[in-house]
Amino acid sequence: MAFYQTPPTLGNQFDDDRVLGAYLQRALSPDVHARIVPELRAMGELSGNELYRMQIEDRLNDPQLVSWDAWGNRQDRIELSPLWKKAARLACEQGLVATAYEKQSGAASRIHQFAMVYLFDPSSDVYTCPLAMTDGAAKTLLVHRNVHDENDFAANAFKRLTSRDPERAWTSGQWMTERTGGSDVGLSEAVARAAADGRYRLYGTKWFTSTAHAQMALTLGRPEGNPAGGRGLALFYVEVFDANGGMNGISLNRLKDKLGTRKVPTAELVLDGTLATPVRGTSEGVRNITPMLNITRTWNAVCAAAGMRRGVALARDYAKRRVQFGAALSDKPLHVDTLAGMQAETEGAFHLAFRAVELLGREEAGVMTESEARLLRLVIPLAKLTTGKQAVAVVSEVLECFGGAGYVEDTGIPRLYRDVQVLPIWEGTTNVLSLDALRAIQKEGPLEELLDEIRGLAKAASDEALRSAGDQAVAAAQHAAQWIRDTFAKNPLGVESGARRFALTLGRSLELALLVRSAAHALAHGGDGRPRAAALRFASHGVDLIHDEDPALSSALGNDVPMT
Ligand code: MFK
Repeated sequence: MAFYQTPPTLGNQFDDDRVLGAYLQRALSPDVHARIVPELRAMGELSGNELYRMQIEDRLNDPQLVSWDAWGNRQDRIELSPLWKKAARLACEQGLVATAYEKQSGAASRIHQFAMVYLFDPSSDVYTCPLAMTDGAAKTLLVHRNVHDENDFAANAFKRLTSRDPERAWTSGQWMTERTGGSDVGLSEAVARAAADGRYRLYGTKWFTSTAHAQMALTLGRPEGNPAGGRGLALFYVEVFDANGGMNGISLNRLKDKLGTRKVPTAELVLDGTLATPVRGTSEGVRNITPMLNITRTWNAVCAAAGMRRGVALARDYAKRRVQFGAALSDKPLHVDTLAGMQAETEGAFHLAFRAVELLGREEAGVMTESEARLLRLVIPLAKLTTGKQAVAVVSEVLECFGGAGYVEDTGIPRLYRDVQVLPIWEGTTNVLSLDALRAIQKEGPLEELLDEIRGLAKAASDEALRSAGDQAVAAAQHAAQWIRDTFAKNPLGVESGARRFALTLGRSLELALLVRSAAHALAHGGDGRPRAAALRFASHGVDLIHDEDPALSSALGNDVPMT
């Protein structure tokens, strides 16, 4: 009989996730844990079975832009893929955004929410993109407006963004990127002209608007007469549809033909007299939209960890099924060693992402200390930039674990790879986030808090090997701190050129310290040695990327120009 390889399968993605399970046991009080586990288990079941199957079947269904009807009327309607329609309903009913605002789990509400997100994301074809922006918009309105006052224009939007009723719920877009301003948002050209009753009309092009089907958006425009740069922009609230269901001066030119996130309808939009309401004043738009950025960047980190976890789960299952050179791959020491390296990186990313989540939850519950607030400001960019790079590296290995099959579209593995490739790009590239980490350190000074955090975590080490891993984390973070102090003093240009290596060193040091703490905890509570193995393996990958590099050498090499 001819041979046919059995494909990988997934089980319940909550029950099968040792790292998530142990983390929740440690991080949650027993009553919160008992209350939310049934929900998580149900989501794990959907994610590993029905949604995963649908995702494979839905592979070729990209969203469609319907520009015109048969009679020549402009439509600008987006038809979503079947999985996205299901995901939208499910996400709303399961409260993937609402949970954070209902706060039933107190300071642990963000952990509760993001545990659900982490399970849902890899089977949702990146429906987490609109959810992240919806969460970011709700948070931004909550920060800047009185959303509980029915007379405030934001009250209705906030209710809908955080609703569990699919008939009432809205999602939000985040229209920031223009042809001029990708990372440098201050270059935005959209003009805001004062209209009646304090509102404005927006004119311009938004060039890369994920989730163009949303009912509302937060966007930036420059009120006429304002100066250039980010300070001259204002943050606006826009409803996409007018009172008659027509478009609010918005037309969709086309959807982007992207490498990945193909189910996300990302459009080029033209705003031509779009009625918009200032969210807070008529300037400082970049500063005012940062609550949104900090939420979406946290989603990014959690989804990076989730994508890695999905890839490793598939690769590990496949290793049991695939026989080569006389044995299953799972019995081949070299293959198993490769899987171990991927698992260690995945665990590090998980703990860093959820450290950001914990801090965010404490901030929102009003129980955060000042020093934790400074730490949070730094941990968010570190988590976003570190986990984004890890996700691409790990999922690239996942492809290779499948050999040629991993390179074939209908296995579903290339989709996973393409989808994680966006994580270091959107919501700020690795370099932009590295500069954001520098900005946070210069402005708010959270470096000491980070060093204290890493030292405190490393102290939990309970045997010699773990102590050595903890010492490695502390030494790398201290080296990075010393490097930045010295370099600021002698060569500010060198700070910028070393910013990525500096930020990744801090991110990886924190991951290692978190792994050491979780390993020690596991050994003390039941004796599971796998977290210890993860910490030691992660340590062997290295965390200190700082070396004293003369910026002139980088410039000669990077630009390939002759040196004298
Ligand atoms: C699965 C997960 C899904 C996630 C959804 C993804 C959907 C995709 C949608 C997108 O990708 S939308 C596009 C996202 N674009 C970006 O993230 C832009 C990247 N660029 C930056 O982040 C730049 O650093 C930034 C535009 C913020 C810099 O702009 P400027 O004009 O040079 O501003 P400046 O002067 O650095 O900062 C202005 C103020 O904001 C300063 O405060 P002050 O006015 O008080 O001095 C900054 O300190 C403050 N600020 C900047 N970033 C901050 C922040 N405050 C808190 N947190 C931050 N992150």
